[in-house]
Formats: sequence, structure tokens, C-alpha cells
Amino acid sequence: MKLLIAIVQDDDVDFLTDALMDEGFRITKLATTGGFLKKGNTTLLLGIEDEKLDDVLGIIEENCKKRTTQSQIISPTSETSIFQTIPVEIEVGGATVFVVDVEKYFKI
Ligand code: 2BA
Repeated sequence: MKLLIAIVQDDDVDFLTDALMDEGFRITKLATTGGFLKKGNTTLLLGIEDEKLDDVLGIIEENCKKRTTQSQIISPTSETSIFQTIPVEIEVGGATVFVVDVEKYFKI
């Protein structure tokens, strides 16, 4: 058995969870925040049989899009010690997925 930890963008999560649940997968959804952008995202936990791994990764790939978002970096100007903010484009997603071997699984 595997535990998938999938960090996805909030915009993708409803389509993704519908698609996964249509295929009979069980999901736990956590509201999370990215450390870099400090914006909300969603982390899904899925316990799955080993042979279903490729199916799940395929569904995630189909439903999670790459997007660019604006952020700002703060930089000192060259002539003065005044700080200026510089807008930068950052690409986010599709999804960040960790696959973990499950040693034991209980429903008690
Ligand atoms: P954030 O940490 O808010 O990162 C959002 C996006 O900013 C990242 O997109 C990446 O394109 C960029 N980014 C992150 N850290 C950076 C850095 N040190 N320098 C330059 N750019 C940086 P994604 O890679 O698609 O990640 C989306 C979200 O997935 C992340 O949100 C974070 O919540 C999670 N994540 C990604 N990799 C992770 C990891 N190795 N461990 C834990 N969480 C991770």
C-alpha cells in the first residue's frame, strides 16, 4: 500500500477530487499554505493499493495545470539604501506529489 501526499492548487482541487472519487479513491483534504508564496493550497492524502499508483498519477496529471502567478521580491536600490519591490512571475504546479510506502494500515 502507498500513501500519496499531493499538494495541488486550490483552483484544481474540485475537478481533481471529483475525478478521483468517481474512480472510487478515498481522499482526505487539508487546507495548507505554501511556504514560498504564503498563499493557500490544498494537500490531499490518499491511501491506495500499489497497482493503482499509475492510475492516480494519471488523474492528477490530467487535472492539475501549470499556472504563472505574480509575486514580489524586495531588493535594495543600487544608489541608496531604500528598498524597492520588483514584480516577478512564478510558475506554480501542476502538482507536487510524495509517494510513501505504508507499513501498516488499520481501521479500528
Ligand atoms: P510555495 O512554497 O508557495 O511555492 C510556490 C511556487 O514558488 C513553487 O511552485 C515554485 O515554482 C516557486 N518556489 C518555491 N520555492 C522557491 C524557491 N526557494 N525559489 C524560487 N522559487 C520557489 P511548485 O514547485 O509547484 O510548488 C507548489 C507548492 O507545493 C509550494 O508552494 C509548496 O506548498 C509545495 N511544495 C513544493 N515542493 C515542496 C517540497 N519539496 N516540500 C514540501 N512542499 C512542497
